[in-house]
Amino acid sequence: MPTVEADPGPFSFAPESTALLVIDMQRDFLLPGGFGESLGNDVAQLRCTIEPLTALLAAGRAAGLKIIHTREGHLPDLSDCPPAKLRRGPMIGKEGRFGRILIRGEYGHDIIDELRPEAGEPVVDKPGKGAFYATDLSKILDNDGIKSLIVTGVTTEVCVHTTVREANDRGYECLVIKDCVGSYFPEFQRVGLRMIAAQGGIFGWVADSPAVIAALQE
Ligand code: TIU
Repeated sequence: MPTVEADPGPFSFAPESTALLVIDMQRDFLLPGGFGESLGNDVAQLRCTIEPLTALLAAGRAAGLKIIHTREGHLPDLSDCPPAKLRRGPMIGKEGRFGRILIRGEYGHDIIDELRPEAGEPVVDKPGKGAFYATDLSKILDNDGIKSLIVTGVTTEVCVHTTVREANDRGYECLVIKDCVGSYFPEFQRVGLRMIAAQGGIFGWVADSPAVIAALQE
């Protein structure tokens, strides 16, 4: 069984029951001039994940891992956006440089070109931060007998954390890839990763992508 050197200890996984989850690598969050940058964030903090994630995706595909992508966003009429979310994110649905912000079907809502999903890879649209809430993710994982998740994407302390915490409660073993998850805030990146692996792996494990790629190629 492939085993990865990880924090707080080795992470072993069976490729046939492991999915590579790519969370919200959307233009709205990652493109210069997009929504994320318009909030005053430094998108370079997220863009550094693109290269390692491209390599990890290629290795995951070659090893036959199930690949699942997610996108955060809402219906054009915003009927699935809680008013409480809209009050603190009034730019949601407004016209931005890449179309209406975080609205399904808009250019900015879609996944960046470098990480475009391949045919047959599920793309899970989610209205919340977590990938389980109001989505079919649990059914998709169950149908394929998935037990372990290799988790990547943005942002570390928001959508990645919310997803990993719930996945942990649902019984999945989660390996978070530190160079393939990104936060606009370096402090949150550092602490967010520490929180995953603390207390003997309270939410899961943390490793870097070269270690996972090496294990997949064994
Ligand atoms: N995908 C995700 O993390 N959504 C966010 O809104 N993240 C922020 O860090 N704002």
